[in-house]
Amino acid sequence: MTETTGYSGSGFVHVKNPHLDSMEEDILYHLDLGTKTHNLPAMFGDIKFVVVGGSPNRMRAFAQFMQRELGLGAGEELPDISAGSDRYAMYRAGPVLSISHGMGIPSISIMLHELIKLLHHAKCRDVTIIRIGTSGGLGIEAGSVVITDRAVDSSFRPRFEQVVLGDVVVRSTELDKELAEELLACSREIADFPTLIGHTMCTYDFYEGQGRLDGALCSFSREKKLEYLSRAYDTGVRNIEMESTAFAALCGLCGLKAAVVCVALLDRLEGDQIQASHEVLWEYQQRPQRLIAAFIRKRLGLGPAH
Ligand code: R2B
Ligand code: URA
Repeated sequence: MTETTGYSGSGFVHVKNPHLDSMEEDILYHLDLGTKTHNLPAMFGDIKFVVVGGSPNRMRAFAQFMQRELGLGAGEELPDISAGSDRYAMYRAGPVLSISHGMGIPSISIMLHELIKLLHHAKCRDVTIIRIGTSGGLGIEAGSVVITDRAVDSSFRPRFEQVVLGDVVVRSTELDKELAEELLACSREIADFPTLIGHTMCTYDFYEGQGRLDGALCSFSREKKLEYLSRAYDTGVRNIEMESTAFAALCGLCGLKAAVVCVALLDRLEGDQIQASHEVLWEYQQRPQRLIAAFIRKRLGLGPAH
């Protein structure tokens, strides 16, 4: 069974679940929010940008950065809205919601189910959602930022397979092309780092699943690894990470305009271990944040940052 995207033009987020209407309350357990305990339209109804990324600290830093970029009470401590759950962290800065999703498809999936219901219950409109993250580059310089035009699985197919009641449901991983181009144009204005558009391969594992030779298990040769990664490169893959297919599928089906922007921490054609210093890695991780801040400022008509 194949499901396709759900963008309808109304601007609302679509939840595609008839059971939700008959529930007296919807508890968003992992976000520590609920439709009875919280006034979700009042708390979140004006959110226009949702930015998600793996690490809770990085997403707090991003929210603080956005607070400064939008001129909103710089320096004030931002509360973690989901602190009570101890699973994900959520911060808001004006119309921007910044949320962590952990590592891998199961973790981002749980967060996205609840986030999409949150945006629905809050009656948010015209929301743009962006995943910012880290990745392994393929044939590109470390520190380059890749804007994904197509999320593919480890067989280079633009699809996400979800097992539902024991059956495999295939979902499209299409992302918003205009948004990717808009982000690339933004990067041309601000970036002092290489930025490109390319396919992103999403895997279920960091080690064997990404063809690494340095995990606790490895049953293939260096030649086989390079043959696989070269094949990926030849199909247009420029970076590898662990969430993009599920992110693209869920956001697409629920009518959210979505993009994936990841910095490459290394070139996987050259090695497996991440050897850059903490300082260098920290600066790399700021690159997607700076690009998204510039994009949001532009969308809000604020002009370039000073
Ligand atoms: C990128 O980095 C993490 C693994 O180190 C994973 O969440 C991903 O997609
Ligand atoms: N994240 C990944 O998933 N892979 C890498 O190589 C680096 C970061």
